[in-house]
Amino acid sequence: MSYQPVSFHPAPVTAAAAPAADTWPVDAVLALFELPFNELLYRAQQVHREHFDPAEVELATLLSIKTGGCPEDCGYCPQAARYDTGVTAQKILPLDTVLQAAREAKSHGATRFCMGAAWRSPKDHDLEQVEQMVREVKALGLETCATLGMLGEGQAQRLKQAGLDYYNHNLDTAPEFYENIITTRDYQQRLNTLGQVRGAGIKVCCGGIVGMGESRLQRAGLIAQLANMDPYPESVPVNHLVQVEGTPLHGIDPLDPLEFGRTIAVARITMPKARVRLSAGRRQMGEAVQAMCFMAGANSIFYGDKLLTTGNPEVEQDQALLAKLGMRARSGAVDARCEVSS
Ligand code: SAM
Ligand code: DTB
Ligand code: SF4
Repeated sequence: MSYQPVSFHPAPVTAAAAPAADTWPVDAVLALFELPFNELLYRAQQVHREHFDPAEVELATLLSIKTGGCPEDCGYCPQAARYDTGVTAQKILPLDTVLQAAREAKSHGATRFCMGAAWRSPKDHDLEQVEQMVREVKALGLETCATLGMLGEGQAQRLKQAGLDYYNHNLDTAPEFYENIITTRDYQQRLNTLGQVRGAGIKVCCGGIVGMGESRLQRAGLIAQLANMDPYPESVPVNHLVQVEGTPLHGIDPLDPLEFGRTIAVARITMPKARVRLSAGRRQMGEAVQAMCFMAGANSIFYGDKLLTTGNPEVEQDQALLAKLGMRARSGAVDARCEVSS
């Protein structure tokens, strides 16, 4: 189905044209952010409908397979050992517990299962256990995703061999703002891990967090970094900061929900074939803001009553919301896009 653009464009609207050769200079991304809201959402909808069924949403369930006690200093994170957040550190979960959670996720309609660990980077013997989890979760007929921190030489290949479909590693924010949030690993180290993941033939899940006190220009900077990856990530989680007491970012001014919607729309326009995930923060958002994000081109959510350590809407609540919006869960089939590079 193709939609013709409206013929009347007020002057500022024409300022944000698609840049040449599929690269996105930060000023071109910023120009999208600055479009009149309805024009931005309209453009995002057009792009979305060129590549996806707008009524369909992917459901990905998260499980924290190793919680808390992390040595890093990410200013948003309840799992950093140095912040007093009430999260109790736990050892890696036994395989049976993980499989039980994966079966339950599948029975609720999830198609992807994402295993998260509060590590700076996995030790080789941790990785063996994760490999086993990946093999067995995949055997249940779920797509597998893991987020384990920085990967060293050969670790991505091992995960690929175990059958890992996606690796999540976020850039989190724009390079210019990054040092305000994390000092224990730098931006380049994140890019290196993403390179290892790509190099091993694992699909990339990479996004960031907004609402950490960054400027609009810095939000544009994050999106430009993601969109200019060659190829851009197959999955793009856009997290709204979940403010957790005890973390340095607790208590900062919350982001305007319309600005969150703009961020989703800009991600959709600049990464047309990616799964753009409306990620952390949905519990705090309310239904109307979530509906706006689906209109802006989000087509994936974290599904299940917990993210890693914080809450997410209940399964029944999400099912009711999707029904109200006339949306349905993606079935188990593999995305066409995910077999092709952008
Ligand atoms: N430890 C690994 C790492 O940092 O790469 C993997 C797990 S870590 C919790 C995965 C991602 O969760 C982070 O990169 C961040 O984007 C997101 N995240 C963590 N805490 C968050 C919060 N309070 N609000 C929103 N997103 C958060
Ligand atoms: C991502 O981008 N967001 C998820 C997942 N990848 C691992 C994590 C969100 C965590 C929110 C805070 C918590 O529950 O601890
Ligand atoms: Fe550790 Fe990951 Fe949390 Fe950073 S985001 S403190 S690396 S668990």
